[in-house]
Formats: sequence, structure tokens, C-alpha cells
Amino acid sequence: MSKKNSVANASYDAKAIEVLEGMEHVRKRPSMYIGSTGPKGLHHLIWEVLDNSVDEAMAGFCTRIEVTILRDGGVKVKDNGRGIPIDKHAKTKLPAVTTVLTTLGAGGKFESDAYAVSGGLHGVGVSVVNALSRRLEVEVVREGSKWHQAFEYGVAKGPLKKGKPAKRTGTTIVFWADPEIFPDTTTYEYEIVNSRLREMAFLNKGLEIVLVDERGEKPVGETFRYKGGLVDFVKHLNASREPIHKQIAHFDAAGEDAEIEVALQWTNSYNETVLSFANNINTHEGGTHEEGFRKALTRAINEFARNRNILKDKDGNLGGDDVREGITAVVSVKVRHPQFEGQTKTKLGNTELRSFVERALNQVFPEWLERNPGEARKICEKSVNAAKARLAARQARDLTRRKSLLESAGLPGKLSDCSSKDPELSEIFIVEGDSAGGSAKQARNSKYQAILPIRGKIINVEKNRLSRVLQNNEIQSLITAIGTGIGEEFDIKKARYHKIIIMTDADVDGAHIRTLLLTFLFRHMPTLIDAGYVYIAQSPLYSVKVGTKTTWAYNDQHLEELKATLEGRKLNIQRFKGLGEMNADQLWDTTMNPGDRTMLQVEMIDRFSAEETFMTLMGSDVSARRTFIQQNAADVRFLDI
Ligand code: 0RA
Repeated sequence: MSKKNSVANASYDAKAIEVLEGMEHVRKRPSMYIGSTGPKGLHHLIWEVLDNSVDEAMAGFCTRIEVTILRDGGVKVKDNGRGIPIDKHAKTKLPAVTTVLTTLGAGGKFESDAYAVSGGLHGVGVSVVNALSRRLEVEVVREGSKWHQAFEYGVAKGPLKKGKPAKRTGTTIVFWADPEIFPDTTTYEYEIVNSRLREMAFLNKGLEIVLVDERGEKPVGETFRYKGGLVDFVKHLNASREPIHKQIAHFDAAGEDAEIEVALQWTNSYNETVLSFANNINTHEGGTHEEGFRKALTRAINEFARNRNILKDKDGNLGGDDVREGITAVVSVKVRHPQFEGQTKTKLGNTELRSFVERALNQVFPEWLERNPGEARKICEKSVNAAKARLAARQARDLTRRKSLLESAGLPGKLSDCSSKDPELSEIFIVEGDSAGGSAKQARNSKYQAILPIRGKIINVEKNRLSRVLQNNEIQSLITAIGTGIGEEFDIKKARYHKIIIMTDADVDGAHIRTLLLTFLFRHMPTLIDAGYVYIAQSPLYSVKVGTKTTWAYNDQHLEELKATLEGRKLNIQRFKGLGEMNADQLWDTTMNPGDRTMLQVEMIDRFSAEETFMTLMGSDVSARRTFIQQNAADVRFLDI
């Protein structure tokens, strides 16, 4: 063996070891790569594979992507792009496709000039999906043939094999998530996948994305393809709202290293929905592109309102929040070198994007207002009203503050606080009604568990302006107890508890109150959800007594399972109507004891689907709500809104 060769081999071996170590690290610390090993992380696997195909579409070589959820729990992502290259990679001496699937960070982007701009979810690469799958199969059609390779736990089961001749190029990846990595669940949720694929189709005008779910009796699915892109996106978001003007504004601009596209429309809602994306990734922590967008918007509307004398000389300027009241906007940028920052890496950091977006909009948005004076006037009037209401809101907020100063330690009177002052150890249970509040108070460990009873229905934040919402007593108590403040003043560091646990009855009213509370948190304290501070307590529906021993069933299916395992024995089954019916010991054992309880951590898997859900459930369009509830009967049949 020549010297040159042995050096090459040495570096090949070193590379192989590096690869193995990389894959092992992914399996040891999966959360470092996919955020969590809960449902969100599981779905992340699909997004990662999908992103590679969407990249190929963005590069202009792929027009159709098909995602199939297989009966056996696998997911297949098939595209009609050029196919992942199969030629030998210079360093690894392995086919490029094998390298992409087994090397951390190789991604699909080893050939970086292949793409003008590239998404690739937070860039972790499809090798991460491979490492976290008990099996993965890839098929590439390229250079006149099919090529096939299989992997288990990220390790190739054999070399890349040439198959039958084939013409139409493309890539198909099928993977089966490893249940050892995802202990909670390896079941994909149709609605989550559906809404992400729809979102991708909106963001990539003209791209056809097909979803097929083969798990039921008959396959079901949907095909997404939007000629209008972001305009269709805004139309969809506003389907259950009432726009105050007809035409959806749409702008785009391209620069050397970035492209921007914006669509927007105002509705009579009091909330703002600004969804922003960088390379198809939802930047829900915002960033420079959003800043530029907001600045240009505020400026143009103030200028128009002044020029048309809608704002008088004596009036102050409209604030950004005023201008955006009721807006539904989608801001999408594609950047050559995206920098993602923030707690969840969903904040765009590229400073050049701020002025790029701002300048692009300064050129076109004022013009749009001039060309559509009727629409513009309505938008300005809405903003002026919002400004007036903002003053009222500030007064209400001051009232909350003053009120809290009057009450002892600044906390609401109904709160039974815990003695610990360490937020990391402290939890607050938000409980419906005084009687359940009483049980919970008896049951709790007062050292670190606080109880806040909420009486009656809390106000619906989708239907009321912030000033009204803040006048609501229950909301005031909630805000003061949590401690972070709200709106511009929100500060997560001031959270008094790191576990905010919603504990409502397992009935219709309980579900309603839970939805109202979640809607409020989603709209006004979303950072609490992002930080993983929000939980839903799981209390049992039944107690099952066998002799002197009591066990619990948390749902009907669970009850049936219990009955089956206890067959032949005398059972005393009792259904709980509300938390108040349980005695303190029972409530502690089943729901509150950190050692035994199960709680659901509220995760926002996707801003867009959350937006859709809350808007439909809580918005003013009754027929849209009814349709939604009928379509989703299994999940929300208990909601009587
Ligand atoms: C790099 C280069 C080329 C294709 C791809 C990546 C590619 C990757 C994926 C992942 C899923 N589907 C994909 N489709 C294509 C092509 C280079 C060339 O043909 O010149």
C-alpha cells in the first residue's frame, strides 16, 4: 500500500469514527438537535426531511412533494427534484447521498452554491432524522437509474445499490422514528402535519404539496397548491374574521442577498396577527425583518393620516400597536445566510434585513395607500380608535397596578400563595370555582404550591379590546399573581412561578374555561408558553375501588383497560363530576403530587395552527366555528362556545 493511500485511509477511518461519534451524540442528546423528544420533536423529523425537498423547490428544480403517513408509523417524503447526488464524496469516499444521511452538518447543502437561498430547518440536517430513526430508507432516481440504501439507527445496513432503470429524477426518504428516543409518542397528528404542509405551500407559491394519511380505514389527504402565495395565506387566516377592506395588499422585492414578500389586510379584530418567516421557518420570536416591517408600516400610516387630516395637528402620532390593531400580515424573507437567534432559535438576527425590509416597504406601501384611498382611510380610522382605546387601556393597567399596591404584598386577595419565593420551585394552580379552590387549598403543599381560584367565565380575549380585557377581575388577578406584567411591560424574569398549571373540571365548562385561559396566555403572554411554563393538570374521571384499594382512570379508554385487567372482581366505580367532589387526599394523590401526577406541558408546535385554532374557536364568525367544531369533533366536541 502506497504511503499516500495509507494516509487517505487513516483520514477515512478518522472520518468514520467522527461520523459514528456524531450520530451517537445525536442519540444521546436528541433535544440538542430537535428541541424536545415530545410531540414537537417528533414532528420536527418530518419538517427536517420536508425542508430538503422544499430547498430543492426553492432552487427551481422541484414542483411536487408528497408526504405520506404510513400505516406502520413511518413517514414517506417524496419529491421530483434532481435527486440527491450519488457520486463519491471527495473526503469520505462514500456516495454523496450516504454522506448527507450519516454526517452531521452535511445537510443537503454541501454544495452551497446549488441554492440561491436555502432553508433547511435550523440546519440540523437529515442525518439527525436518520440517527433518531429505527430505520430509514432512501431512494434516489438519478443518472438513469434508481438507487437505494437502508439505515438503522443512523448506520448503513449496506452500500448504496443501483436498482432498475428509471427516468424521472427525484428523492424519496422513508423513516420510522425510534420509540426509544420518543418515549411519549411516535404517533403523528394529522392536523399538525396538515397545517405545516399548507403553510409551506402558502410560502412557496405554486409548489404542489400532497398529504396522504394511510392510517385510517381509507386513506385521507389533501393537496395544497396556491397560485396567490402569501395573498392566499392572508385570505385563509382571515377566513373567520371580518376584513375592513377588500383588497389584500401585496408587495415583494429582491436584493442581492435577500428577497422579501409581504401580504396584509386589516380586520375588525382587536388583535394583531403578524406571522413572519425567514427561509420558510416561522420566526415567532420576530427579528430584524419584523422590525423593518413595523417601522415602515407605522411611518406610512402616520404620514397618510396627517396628509389627509385624519390626524389633526394637535394629535400625537399613532403608535405601532395602534396601527397594527386588527392586522393580519405575513412577512416572508429568504436570506442567503440566515442568522437565527433567541431562546428557541426563531429570531432573525441579520442586521442588514432591518433596513432592507424597511426601505423596500417605504418605496411601495405609501403608494398603495395613495392608490387605495378608501381602504387607507378605513385603516387610519381604525388606528385612531385604537389609539384612544390604548389610553383607556393604560388607565386600566395603572388601575391594576395601583390596586395591587393597596392589597397586601401587591397580590390578589383570592390567591393562596406558597411560602417559597424561588420561582423555579414554585407552582401556581389556576382552579375553576371556589369549591374546587377550597379542595386544592387543603390538598396542596403550601411550601411551593399556590392556588388561584377563578370564578365564573373569564373574558374572551378574541372578542374584546385589551382595555376591556384588563378591566376583568379574573384577568387582573391572573396577571398580578403571575407577576410578569403584560404587553410591552412583559418580563419573563419576573415570573413568580415556573409552573403555571391550569386545573379545570373534566366537563364542558372546564374545557371552556381552559380554552379561554389558553387563548389569553397565547395572545398576551406567549413567551410563557415558549418557555415551557404552562401546564394542564390531568385529573381522573373515575375512581375504581377493589376491596380497600382505589385506583384511578383518567379517561374512558383507561377505564375499560382497568376493567379488563380486574375482570372477575367486584368493582366500585365512581365518576367524578368536578374537582370539588374529590377530597383533599384524593386530589393530592391523583393530580397535584409532583411524584405521581401526569401533567400536559403546553407546547406551541406551530404558531400558524395555534392561530387557526384560537381564531376559529374564539372569533366572531359563528358558522366558521361550527364547521371547525364539526370537522374536529373528536377533539373539541366538549367545547360549548
Ligand atoms: C445537492 C445537490 C443536488 C441536489 C440536492 C442537493 C438535493 C437534495 C435533496 C434532499 C431531498 N431532496 C433533494 N433533492 C436534491 C443536485 C446537484 C445537481 O444535480 O447538479
